[in-house]
Parts: sequence; structure tokens; C-alpha cells
Amino acid sequence: MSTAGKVIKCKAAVLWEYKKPFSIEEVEVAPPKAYEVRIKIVATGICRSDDHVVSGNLHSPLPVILGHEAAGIVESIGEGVTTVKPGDKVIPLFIPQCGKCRICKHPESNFCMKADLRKYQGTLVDGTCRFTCRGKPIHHFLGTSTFSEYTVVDEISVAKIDAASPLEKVCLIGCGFSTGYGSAVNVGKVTRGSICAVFGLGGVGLSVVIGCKAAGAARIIGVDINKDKFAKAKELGATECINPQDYDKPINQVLYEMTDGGVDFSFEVIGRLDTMVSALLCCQDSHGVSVIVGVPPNAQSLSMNPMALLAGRTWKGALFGGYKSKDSVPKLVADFMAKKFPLEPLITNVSPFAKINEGFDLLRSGKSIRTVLTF
Ligand code: PAD
Ligand code: ZN
Ligand code: ZN
Repeated sequence: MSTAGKVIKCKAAVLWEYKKPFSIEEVEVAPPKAYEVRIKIVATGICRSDDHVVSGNLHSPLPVILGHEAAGIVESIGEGVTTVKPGDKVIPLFIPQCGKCRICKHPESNFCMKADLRKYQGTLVDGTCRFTCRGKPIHHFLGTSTFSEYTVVDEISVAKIDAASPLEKVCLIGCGFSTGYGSAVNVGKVTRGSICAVFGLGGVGLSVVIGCKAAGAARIIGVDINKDKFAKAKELGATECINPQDYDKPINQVLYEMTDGGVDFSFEVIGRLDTMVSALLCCQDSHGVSVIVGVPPNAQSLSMNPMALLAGRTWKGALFGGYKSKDSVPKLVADFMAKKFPLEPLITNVSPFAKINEGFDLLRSGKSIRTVLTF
């Protein structure tokens, strides 16, 4: 029996309070309104950005259904939707691409004016929610909310992908892989023969390593305080890995000396202020490019000596690897299907959705790269 046009009751992981486990609840998911799409989620990854909300590092109104790295199948569409249809395989987009705003029209930028991340409203574009639980409205997260069997997204926040793609793998293209890979190839624009340093070797950092290698970097130096991450980093292209705790001088100085005056490209893929500064200072002072990928703690700032930039360093950042999401995600999936890059090494754990809290514990303890939850 078709569920189109009806409220769907299903399981979702609701975060009622910060720093508390998710609670698996029965939620009601309203049908999509005009220009919205209801999706049956098949697989969703756990990204550190979800955990940043749980820990209070990243603001989001509560209660909320988190999750933003997923793949699924369209269940039904609202009026006026033309780019996807029921049965299509899709990836939800945490940065939408409306195609009409000034940002979408700019060739180099991707942070669409319609992105919830600009306002942290926790709603769809029309300012309302499609989820309720125990009679209360539940907020959306980044317009995606994939920790639910069914979710509703705006049409600008979903991309149709190859019908043959394995959803339990390509879900990583919804965030971690694309963010890391794009940070290297689009944002930093890593050049052939260059020296790169990647701070943080989680799912996103390892994807930066894959991107640096694809761009032809000659040296890729992984930096992490968890040496258990080094073997995988080397398998994916890191030429050396170092642990800041093994040195009695600042890690930027160690890198500066290891590279005869600094790396060409550095990436902060942790989300800490101190490592953002180390990543900046370890890059060559007149042409080095340092890219911030990690999400910094809520409402904290840095004080900087502008001399660090005066001779010509570039300090930049980007969301979702700088990709225009709706245009790029189908192409990234096609590239994965054509074996241009691997996703399998990033997936260390696959668990049923009900084990979401264990999945977060694995991330927090440094034992997993990506856990993919399946429904
Ligand atoms: P992760 O927790 O899997 O990886 C972080 C890595 O950093 C781990 O291997 C840690 O051991 C390591 N680490 C922690 N502290 C230090 C330190 N002081 N020095 C060196 N290494 C350290 O996270 P992830 O890979 O899922 O995400 C990484 C960051 O990227 C995180 O802040 C996340 O919120 C952010 C992110 N940004 C975007 C974006 O669009 N910019 C998208 C997705 C994730
Ligand atoms: Zn993410
Ligand atoms: Zn836009």
C-alpha cells in the first residue's frame, strides 16, 4: 500500500538533551510539502560534526534528529518537484544548492544562502518541521536529519545518484569523503610534487590524504595523537606520520624543520583552535596554503599576529570540500563507481541503526573511522 500523502510512523534517534545518549523513538514523519522530498534512509554514517552537537560544540536547537551523511531511496515527492522521483537512489545534501542565490551563481562558492547552517534554525527552508514525537515537534539538522528511517528534505537538499550505487558505501559521499577530498583538490588546490600536512586522521582527514595523493603530492605527512590511525593513513597515501606527543617542541616547528622551511599545503581536520594555529604556522611563509576543515568550538576565537600572513601565506576554510552539492554529488558517485577513489577503507564498522549509541562511543574512543548504520 502506498504511503505517499500519509504520515509515516517509524524509528528515529532523537537527541533530547546535550551530552546524553540518543533515544530510539517512534516518530511521525509528515508528507513532503511542495518542493520537498520524503526519503527512506538506507544507510547513514556517523560524522564528528553530529557528535559536536551532542557535546555542545556545534549549535542546534533541541530536540533534534541529527545525521547528515547518508543515502536512501525517494519514497514520495511534494508538488512541483522535478529533479527526483519515487524509487530514485539519492544522497541528502547538508549544504543545499538552490542554483538561484548569489552564492550558487558564483563559480567558486558553495555555501548556498538557503543553508540551515547559516541560521541554525533546525527547520526546512519554509521554517517548519516535518517530525513529531510524543506530541512535540522535533527539529531537523542541516536540512537532512538522516538518523531516521524516513526523513523529509527540500528538493535543493537532495541529489539523484546512479541506480547501481551501493548505498551503504556512497553514503560517505554525503559528507566525510567529499569534505576531505574536496578540501585537497578544490579548496587547497594541492599541486603535483608538493608537500602536504594533514592534522587529524579521522574519516575526513583520511579523505584529505586520498585527495592529496590524487593531486600528485610528493610528501603527505599525517599528524595525529592517536598512532593507531597511522597504518590506515599510510595505506591511503601518507608518506610519513607523526605524533605531536613524541616531540618536546611545537609540532609546527617540527614540520618546518622536516620540510626545509614549511609544507606547501596544510589541513586542520580536527576542530581545535591550537591545531588550527599549528597548521597555519607549519606551512611555508610566503606561498603556503592552510585550509581549516575541522569545525571550531562554538563561540571561541583566536588572537593572531598578522605577521603570520604578511609574507604571503593563505589561510582559508570551506564546507563540504567547496563542492556545489547538487551538481557534484552525482559526479562523485560516478567517479566512485568508475573506481577513481576508494571508500571501503574508511568504513571500519557497519551496524544496525539501533546500535547508534555504540557507534558514537567507538568514534569518541578513537576506535573507528566511519561507522555506517543500516536500516
Ligand atoms: P574524527 O574524530 O574521526 O577525527 C579527528 C582526528 O583528530 C582523530 O583521529 C583524533 O585522534 C585526532 N586528534 C584529536 N585531537 C588531536 C590533536 N590535538 N592533535 C592531533 N590530532 C588530534 O573526526 P572526523 O574526521 O569525522 O571530522 C574531523 C573534523 O572535521 C571535525 O571537527 C568535524 O566536525 C569536521 C567536519 N567538517 C566538515 C566541513 O564541511 N568543514 C564536514 C565534516 C566534518
Ligand atoms: Zn559531516
Ligand atoms: Zn543557493
